[in-house]
Amino acid sequence: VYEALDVDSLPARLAGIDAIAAQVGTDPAAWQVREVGDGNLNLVFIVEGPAGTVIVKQALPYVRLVGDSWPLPLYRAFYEYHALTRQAARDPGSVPQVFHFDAAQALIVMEYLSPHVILRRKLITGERVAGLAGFLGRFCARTAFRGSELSMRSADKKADVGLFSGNVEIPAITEALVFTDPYFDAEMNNHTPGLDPVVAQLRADQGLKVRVQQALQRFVSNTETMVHGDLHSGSIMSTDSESRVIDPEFVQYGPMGFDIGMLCANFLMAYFSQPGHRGAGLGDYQEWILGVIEETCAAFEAEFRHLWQTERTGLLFSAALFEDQGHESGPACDAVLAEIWRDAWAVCGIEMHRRCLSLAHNADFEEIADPALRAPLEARNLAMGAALIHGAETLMNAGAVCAMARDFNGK
Ligand code: SR1
Ligand code: MG
Repeated sequence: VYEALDVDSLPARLAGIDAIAAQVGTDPAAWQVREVGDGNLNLVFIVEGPAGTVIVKQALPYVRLVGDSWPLPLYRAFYEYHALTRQAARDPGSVPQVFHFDAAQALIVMEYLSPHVILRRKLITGERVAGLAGFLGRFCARTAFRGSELSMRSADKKADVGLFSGNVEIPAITEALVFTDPYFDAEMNNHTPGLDPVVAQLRADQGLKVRVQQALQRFVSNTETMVHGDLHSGSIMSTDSESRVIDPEFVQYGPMGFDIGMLCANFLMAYFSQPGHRGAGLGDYQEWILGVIEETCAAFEAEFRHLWQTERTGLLFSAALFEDQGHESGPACDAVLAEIWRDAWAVCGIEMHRRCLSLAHNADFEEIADPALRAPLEARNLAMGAALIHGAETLMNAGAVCAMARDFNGK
């Protein structure tokens, strides 16, 4: 029977599990436990023993951010576990190692990353991370490509889509909070005072709402790869030179551009929020963030083209159909990438909207205490989000997106 852990009960509850004892030590009386979860959904414990340290993540049967008035299935831990195993296979070394999984208790015991911290904290405090863009671009490309029928056998892909299709309530959060609520006066919405005219303008833009619904249609019906589903800067942990992706509980099969689009949105929000956090060095640091966006997208493209040439072993775009090109990354790969970027830039704009308008804002803006300082920065972010949604079909180039960000930042 499921029971939520707490710092006092955890050692006795997890004592005797060999995979945990092997990491922290066999005597649970010597374990030190801290609860450190600061996300919206789960309990997260650091368990430190004489032999080492692990993370114990346990799902709660409700949304932590809201309370037990919003129940949420425990089965999300099952999907997170399976997502972690697939990400580890598709991009080795990119995610924490899993030591133990207990479906009934909805808990995953995994590698403690140290001295990593949540990337969003680094972006707020103005720290740089070497190698970040290459790592993230390759992660997005490898998981997108290797989770699709460009690489997978059709039967294996169908089986995996079937497995993950049992995850209903978690994607429903994204369908509501990300794609729908920002565009009407939904119950859980909130926004900074001073933004009313900007918000009214967005909600009156019928063309924008059509494009957002088209993006939602692709999100719910296009199962082309296994996406992380919540790849924001709070789902990345970094040192000053090494990064990992965590927290794939929003996993589902969806469009290949979804993760990189959401990721770029979170870098853009870090960019627009910077004037609320620092004085000296502002311009340099903002340019560093734009550089990360451009390099992430370049690394994505380079890796995707490389995989196209070397690992196109699945049903789609078989070499037999493209004999004249062999395994070259030519016009066929260009066409697939064009669709990816169209989806990505639309999702990017939508994510920029939802983090200022619906439930679950991000710390980049929320930690700017003065609403009079925060509102104009959020307004730039909202305006650029709309421009991305409107321009997604023609805007395929990260350089153009960064130039657009500089323009909006000056307004
Ligand atoms: C109710 S959950 C709110 C948000 O937290 C998660 O991290 C996802 O981003 C979700 O949209
Ligand atoms: Mg999360």
